[in-house]
Amino acid sequence: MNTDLKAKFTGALLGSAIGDALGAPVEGYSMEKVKAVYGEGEMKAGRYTDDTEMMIGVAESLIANRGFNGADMALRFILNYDATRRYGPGSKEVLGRIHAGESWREASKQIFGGEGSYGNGAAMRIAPVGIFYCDNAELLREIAYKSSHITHSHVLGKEGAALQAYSIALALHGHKADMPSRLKGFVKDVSFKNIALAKEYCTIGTTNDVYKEKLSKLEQLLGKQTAKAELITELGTGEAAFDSVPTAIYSFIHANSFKDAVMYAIRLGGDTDTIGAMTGAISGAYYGEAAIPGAWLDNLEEGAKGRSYIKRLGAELYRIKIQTS
Ligand code: AR6
Ligand code: MG
Repeated sequence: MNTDLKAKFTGALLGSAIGDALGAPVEGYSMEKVKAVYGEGEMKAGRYTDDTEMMIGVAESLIANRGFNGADMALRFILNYDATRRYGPGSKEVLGRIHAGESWREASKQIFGGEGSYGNGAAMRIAPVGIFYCDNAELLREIAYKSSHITHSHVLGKEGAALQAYSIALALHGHKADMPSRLKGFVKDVSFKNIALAKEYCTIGTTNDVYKEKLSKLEQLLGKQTAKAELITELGTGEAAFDSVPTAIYSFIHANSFKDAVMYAIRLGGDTDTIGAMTGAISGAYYGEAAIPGAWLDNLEEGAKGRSYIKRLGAELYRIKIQTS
């Protein structure tokens, strides 16, 4: 552990918030429409959305509890909730149920006909888990699953969050070109070594062939010149975790700087704030806070839980990490 690592901790959280804020004005737009708004030049926006608000809740809870506490994390999601940040319908309903008294273990299982959500809402907020559990893949998966479960009980939503968290951990340790092969190794063993975890925290499904297929495609696409249109068709830019987490991973590996990675991801269109946030988190963990353009940082909203606070959360996670390892 060293000071470079601290900049990677703060870089992951700030990078996530910046990708979210830059993607927010064009959320749901097609690639062509994003181009019409942002052109080829600079991107400028600073108000973050649900992605960052929930990431803040994850970080606050890990810090306060020196690890995972489901009831506490759910409470922090509820206390931080600001409807103007544009939450996904599933997450909104689940948080409403918990607020009304349902258990955090049960509420997420009630939506989408009892299937639970496979949206990317668990992956978009996972950066604190990726950095805090960066040196233990099994524990990282366990905490990714448990923290996802508060709103996303579908195994594909959880595995997407675990994959995103592990990508952040790999980036933190300097892995880029070999990231796809390492990720394939990670998803390979999921079905399911930890049966107790699977039983308690998964509503349906025990396989993750979807992610295996997407990671194979990702490798193929990285190995050749790939047009954005083909990438969008093959990996996706939607709100499902499996249609967006691999796209963020691709954006990070394909680009050679924090800035290029985030701009590439957002220019694809679709769920731009979340794919921007996930790309920003991986890229921030790899390049560190200093690689984030100053103008983007300056633009990121300030205030009670703005950029200074987010940076402090990263620094605090780092402090606890070095104390406990
Ligand atoms: N069956 C069918 N559709 C589903 C299912 C399912 N089991 N699970 C998810 N979907 P949600 P999020 C679809 O609502 O993941 C915000 O803007 C369904 O269309 O749980 O918290 C964030 O910033 C559902 O509405 O939200 C993200 O960009 C959608 O996936 C985005 O929304 C998202 O799942 C997702 O946030
Ligand atoms: Mg959002």
